[in-house]
Amino acid sequence: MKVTLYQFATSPACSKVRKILDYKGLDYQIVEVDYVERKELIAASGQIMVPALRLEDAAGGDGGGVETIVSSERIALRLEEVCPEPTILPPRNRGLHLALTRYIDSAVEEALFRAAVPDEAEYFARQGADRLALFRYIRERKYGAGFCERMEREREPNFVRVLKVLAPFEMALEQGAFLLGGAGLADFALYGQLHSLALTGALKIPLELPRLREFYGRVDRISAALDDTGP
Ligand SMILES: N[C@@H](CCC(=O)N[C@@H](CS)C(=O)NCC(=O)O)C(=O)O
Repeated sequence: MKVTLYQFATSPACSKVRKILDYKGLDYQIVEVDYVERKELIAASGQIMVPALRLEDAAGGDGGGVETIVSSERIALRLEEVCPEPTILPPRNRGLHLALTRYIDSAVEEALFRAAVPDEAEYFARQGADRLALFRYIRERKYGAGFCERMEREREPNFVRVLKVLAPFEMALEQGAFLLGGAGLADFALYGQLHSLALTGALKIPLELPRLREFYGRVDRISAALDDTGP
């Protein structure tokens, strides 16, 4: 099976999918989609959002040999079908993993992405004024004029909010290395969101959350060879 991930390197949903692929030990190619020029992504998936995952010759496909899946939840479920082991949805906790993942990808993302806006804007600025302009336009259309500047000014309250939304996860990790016992979908979703606090190379997960900082490193080190999943 040939696997291709269309991604933006800064995207939480893409970071989640990359880690699921690593955990399952699947080889894959990454197509880093240009933020402005998305022709290759559109040709592969018919739309402009990432992640999109292209599978060639996957088990149980529609017979055409090639399928492209969008949305990280759908991608996760399809990967679980084509490569069931190691599972990311252990039967005992399948429902909890899905419910927690939806919470992480909504409420947790809502807090973390604001704190990450200055670093993400800087990342796109390095790629060119047009990339930054589109990044700002998309956010300002949704959150109002001046949103990116406001996130610069509101760094401090944004990190207070980050601390508040992440505190229950810090508590959960007192009980073990992963959120619900063994590693699973919710862990990869949380990793994906935390990745937006590591865009510059510095780990900006608040120091008050040492277990989450360790957790991020633990999941980050999961490679395709599955060489380090220990606490
Ligand atoms: N719920 C979707 C979220 C996908 C999503 O929001 N993707 C973002 C990047 S994280 C995107 O493509 N945004 C388009 C843009 O920024 O232009 C998933 O989990 O895949």
